[in-house]
Amino acid sequence: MAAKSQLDGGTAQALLETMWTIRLFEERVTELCGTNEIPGLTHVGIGQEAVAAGTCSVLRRDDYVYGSHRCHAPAIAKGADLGRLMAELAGRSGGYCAGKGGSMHIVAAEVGFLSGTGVVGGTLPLAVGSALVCRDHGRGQVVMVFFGDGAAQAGLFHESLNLASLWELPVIFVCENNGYAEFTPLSAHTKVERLASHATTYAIPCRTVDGNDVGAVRQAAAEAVETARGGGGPGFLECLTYRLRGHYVGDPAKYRELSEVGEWKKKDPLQRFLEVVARHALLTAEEVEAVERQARERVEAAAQTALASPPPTIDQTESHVYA
Ligand SMILES: Cc1ncc(C[n+]2csc(CCOP(=O)(O)OP(=O)(O)O)c2C)c(N)n1
Repeated sequence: MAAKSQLDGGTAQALLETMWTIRLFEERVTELCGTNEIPGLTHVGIGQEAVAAGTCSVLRRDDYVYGSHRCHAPAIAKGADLGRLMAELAGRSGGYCAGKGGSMHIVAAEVGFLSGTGVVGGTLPLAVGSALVCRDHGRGQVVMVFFGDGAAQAGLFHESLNLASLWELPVIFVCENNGYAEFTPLSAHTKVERLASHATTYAIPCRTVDGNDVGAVRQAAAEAVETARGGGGPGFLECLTYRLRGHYVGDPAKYRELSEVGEWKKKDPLQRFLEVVARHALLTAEEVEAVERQARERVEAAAQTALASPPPTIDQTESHVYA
């Protein structure tokens, strides 16, 4: 007999909705990059959806999240408006930053998504600062920050972990270890195989989890968030995952074997979760189909909203510029 799932139907539905929305949003983004409706360097995380969906599913609306340069997924998982998000990527005035930030600079303050960054590791110290504010406000809020394995080699990563630990801050470090930093495999940029071991160095409780198993990610995140919310200090999750596409949209990704990509396709987090949902009868086939259809409709509506929005005017491009 199959083991009982720890998830109930409502939670499964919410997780599936988030994962489908992220997947379909980024597939639509890829198309719009192809037709130059979305300009500039755009990083999608297709194949990594379970990390953002699982971790953010245990957050409150008044908690805070920071992303990396690959930040659409956590913004969506924290509840960002899809139309404003798509408009930002397309450089339109209806975007979250009036189209002046683009894919790596999303700020959806109303849902607590405080920013992505073009600077690898750049949001780690910002998250620590926000966690200091949260601790001092005493409302039980926590901060979650997403970053890649490449960012773990940066000096500010180590400084951030050290301060978070020393000051016992309510921050959860979520390392999306997808095995590559740009075009460089992990083995070529560090001898440290388990990045969670850096957390041990700084006396931060850590877990390495299967980042393509949304239930496992959610469970590990729930434990870290509970500790942080209760005043127990920071947590660290290393989520082992893989980006099924190139580093940026258009990257031919010749630095990795097709067989490797093929192996990871078999571990696609969305397909795996659909199997879990079916095996444990968490949702009916009709409910599953409705989740996908509604996500597709929401994403298409977002794309149309974005494309209908004009680019910023000359006056708008000159506002919010500090020199
Ligand atoms: C400070 C800094 N150094 C280098 C770069 C160039 N760069 C952009 S993405 C990237 C790799 C980041 O890898 P990782 O942190 O593992 O994230 P992933 O791309 O795998 O999501 C690099 C080196 C940058 N943007 N910022």
